[in-house]
Order: sequence, then structure tokens, then C-alpha cells
Amino acid sequence: MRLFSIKRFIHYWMLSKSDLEKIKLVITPGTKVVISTHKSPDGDAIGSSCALAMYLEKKGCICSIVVPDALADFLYFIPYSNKIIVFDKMEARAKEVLSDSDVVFSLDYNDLKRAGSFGDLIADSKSLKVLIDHHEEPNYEGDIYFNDPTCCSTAQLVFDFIDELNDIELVDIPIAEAIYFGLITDTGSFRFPSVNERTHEIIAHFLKMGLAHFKVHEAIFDHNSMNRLQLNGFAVSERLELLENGRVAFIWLKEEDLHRFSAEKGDTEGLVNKALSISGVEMAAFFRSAKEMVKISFRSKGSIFVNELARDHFNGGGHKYAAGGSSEETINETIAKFKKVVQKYV
Ligand SMILES: [Mn+2]
Repeated sequence: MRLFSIKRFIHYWMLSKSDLEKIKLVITPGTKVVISTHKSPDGDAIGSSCALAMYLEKKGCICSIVVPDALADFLYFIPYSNKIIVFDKMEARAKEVLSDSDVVFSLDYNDLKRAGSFGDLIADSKSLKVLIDHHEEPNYEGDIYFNDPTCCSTAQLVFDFIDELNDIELVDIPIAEAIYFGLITDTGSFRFPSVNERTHEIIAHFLKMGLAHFKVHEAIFDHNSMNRLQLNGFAVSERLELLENGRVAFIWLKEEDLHRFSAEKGDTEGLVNKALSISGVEMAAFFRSAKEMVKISFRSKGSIFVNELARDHFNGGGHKYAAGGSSEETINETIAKFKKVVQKYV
């Protein structure tokens, strides 16, 4: 069975016949596979990686997932995530599985720099390299590319990859949960413009299978601590500003703010979307002091392409509607620079 009821108008990213044959030749029992994803992995990175690993294991492959650094706690809801090798903590094990591998998949990033030191090791590896990703402007030397910058998530591409290989029957509830997790987190709960009929077609298929979609939503959104909720409240009431006649909003948090609420990894996740939710706001930014630098998230729902702003002024990049960057100046200097450069984009 193929899940192909929707005519695809974009064909360039579909696997060519020869790539499909290559993939079929390697996805066989006993093949050793390493799946790698980007630093500070998000729901899409972990959801797509775990879904692919579970699928490949059903095909008889021996899989390892390696992530550069630690996962936020809520990501451990995703089936298979407890088997992930965190490179920072288990470097020797990560090196061992890589040197033993036949195939390396790179998921949800398209530049080995995004995988940190593990990316350098992948660059030197002789294994077959397969990219599955949805970021723009790839900078990746691989053997097989399955990338589509118009696709909402790598999780959706993993589903399509399984579909291309005619293996929809192998998608079970754990695989569906992992893909659904990635879909929710990379689409702002199915609201970004990149969501299409295909996204909902895949979800309809999952619901027919019996996926308990509400459990996945709960795992993503209902895991606040008191500290996190209060930090978010503080940020919105004390650290939110509007610019450009209300078309731009930003939130910032200094290190002392984060200390005050004992902020943990992931506690500021989603704050930028709160700024974007204000009526009339087309673009939002979130600035957070982190050691010697400032980390920045950008979101847009209008004509401002935040990947350009992030790339041209804040050492970053990403998608048109969601991007990230950083600055080595102080948070006050960074915000002053932002106020100046944003005028060119609105
Ligand atoms: Mn993604």
C-alpha cells in the first residue's frame, strides 16, 4: 500500500530510481546504521530520528542514534529515545558505532557543523551518507539526498521516505507517535504555512491506526514546573517590548532572571511564540543570556523572512518563519543592534 492519494506537485526531492535502488540494497538485515541529528535537539530532530530507527530495525538493520548534546526531558516521551547515545557523555561509544557503521543518516540538519564534533567524525567516515532534511541552502556532501525545504518537518519526510520504500505497513503506533511528536513541534501545532494536505493526510492515517494523539500533546505541552510557569509570566509582564508600531515584538531574559526562577533547559521554549501571538505582530524575537553569549530565536508569520535577518546580522539561519542566531555582545548591545537592523526588514 502507498499513502499517495494526494498528488504531489513538488517532485524534485523524490528519490530517483537509482537512489531508491541504492537505498533498497543497503536497508537489509544486518546493515549497521548510525542516525545523527543536530545540537540542542528538538522534537522534530528526536521524533524523526527515533521513527527512522524503529522502522530500520523492523527491516533488520542494527541502529544507533547519536545526538551531540543532552535532550530536554520532555523528549524522552518519544519511543526509542532512551536508547539514544549522547555524544557529550558517551563519546567512546559514539565513535565505536560510527566506525562500525555501513550507513550514516543525517536528520534535520544539512551542514555537519550543526552536529558539532560528531559532525567532523561523520565527514571523515567512509559510510554511505544519506541526508533527510527540510532546511534551506544545504551544505552537505552525501551520497543520497532526500531533502525538501518546503516540507514542514523532517518527521514528515521520514514518513515519506518509508512511503517511497513502499513500507507503510511497517508504521506502527510507536513510529506514528514519534512522527506525530515531530510534526506538532515543528509546525507550532499545525499552524505554520508549511503545513499542507499531506501533513493532515499522514495524521488521518495515524488516527485510523489508533494513535492516541492527545497523549502526545500532553507530553509536549503539559509538563510545566512552577518555576517555568513563573519565569514565563515574568518574561511576559516585565521583559516584553513592541517595536515598529506593534509589528515587531521581543522578549529578553538576563542571566539573573534565569537564576531567579532556577531555569532549566527548555524552560524558555515557546516564549518567542507568546510574543508572536500579540494581535498585529508579524515578527518576534527572544533573547536569552547564556554564559559568554546571547542566544536568539526569531519567528515570523508575515512577509519578514527571519532566516535572512538571522544569517545577515546574528550568525544564524533557519527557515523563513523560524530561525535562530547568537551574538557575542552583551544582551543590551544585542537588543540595540536588533532594534536598528529590524527596520530594514519591516
Ligand atoms: Mn525540523
